[in-house]
Amino acid sequence: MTDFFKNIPQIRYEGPNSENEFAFRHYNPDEMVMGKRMEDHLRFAVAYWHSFAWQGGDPFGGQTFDRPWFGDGMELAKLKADVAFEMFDLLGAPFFCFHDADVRPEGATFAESQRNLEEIVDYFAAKMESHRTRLLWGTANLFSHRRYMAGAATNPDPDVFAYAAATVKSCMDATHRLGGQNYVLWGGREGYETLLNTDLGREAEQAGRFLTMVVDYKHKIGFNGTILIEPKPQEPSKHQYDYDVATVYGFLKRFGLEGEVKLNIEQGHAILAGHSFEHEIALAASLGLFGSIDMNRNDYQSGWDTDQFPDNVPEMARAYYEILRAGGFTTGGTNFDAKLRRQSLDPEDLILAHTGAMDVCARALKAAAALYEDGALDRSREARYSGWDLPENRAMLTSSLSEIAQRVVDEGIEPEPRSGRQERLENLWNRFV
Ligand code: XUL
Ligand code: CO
Repeated sequence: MTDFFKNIPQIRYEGPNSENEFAFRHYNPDEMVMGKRMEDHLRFAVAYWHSFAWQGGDPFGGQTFDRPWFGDGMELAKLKADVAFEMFDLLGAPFFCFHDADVRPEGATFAESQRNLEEIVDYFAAKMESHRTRLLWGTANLFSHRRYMAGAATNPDPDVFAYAAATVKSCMDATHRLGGQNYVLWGGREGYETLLNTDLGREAEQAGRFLTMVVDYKHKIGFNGTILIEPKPQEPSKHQYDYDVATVYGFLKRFGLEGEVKLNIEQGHAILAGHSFEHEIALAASLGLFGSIDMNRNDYQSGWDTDQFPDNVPEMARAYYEILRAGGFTTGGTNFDAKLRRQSLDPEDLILAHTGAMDVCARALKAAAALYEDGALDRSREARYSGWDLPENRAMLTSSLSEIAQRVVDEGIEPEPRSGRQERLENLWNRFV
């Protein structure tokens, strides 16, 4: 045991009236929601990078956090892992997620970085024998190091493409070894700063070939998890190729990968793309691409990807409602890709940020489930489309413009506008949230 979280008690469910700061009010892992344990619905994951690797810097100032594991070398990386697993235990977190760069020191060569990663993966594997936390997903950091400043798979320099491919292979091996349920690709630098120096057609071909190799390697090693792409429109690149769900769908179709790859949808990224979170989830579900979520919000005023812990139950209930409609998570889950504010210095802040986030997700899930089970919203939606149940109307979808035109004339069809009932449905929604 380290003493980093000394005096912080195990976080347990105590019900909505608890006065204890270190308790869940709504997240009750064993409580049944729609016939399934709440823990199995929500599948919470702690993100290693924000919680243990990020030092508190912003564009105007550097490190604010003081953590005993900050620095270089394997001993500190192991201390970081010790503290991380202590935090997973305190929260009862069923999952965690990491990038290679979060967990191991960068070596002087690729081979040394890989050895460092393998050593930490062994260390994680040993811990996972005595701790219940599992790996939701692993990923490669192909954006922080200066070698990736012009992209990874889409870099004009073939040596960077090679380095990125070797790195992804090592991170897929690590994820597979630890029984990870998904492997994520977020292309933070897969995009461009200016078209003056960019051949975007060529870069898309490189990205398509790269992803095809990732999928081939998954099958080669027998990795049963899901490959996920995480869309984001910009930041750090001015324009990122994996802009949003619709754009990634087009990319996957183009390279014949739509049956192989799903999506990790992040709330803040959806907002940056000019969408709502629930839109991105519903669209992915309708395309058969829904995989997992990063549940972290942006600051709506600043317009940055501020990666804040969620706090807005009605907004999140919309997201969980769409997830329930999609049949819930399979290999995916709710990852808190969220960081503390840089003034939140204390170990308690780290624990309570996650405690509160898990609680608001639980509230949102319960509200969404109650609405879903009530069924009135879905019945109303179905009724709106019920005209299509008539055989003569359905037949139009396999006929031609001229046949339909004839029908309009023959039957004297004149559409009768009907209310969309939006406010009534909002009132219904608000009875549950
Ligand atoms: C960046 C972001 C990443 C991915 C994993 O905005 O969301 O942390 O989730 O690389
Ligand atoms: Co993310």
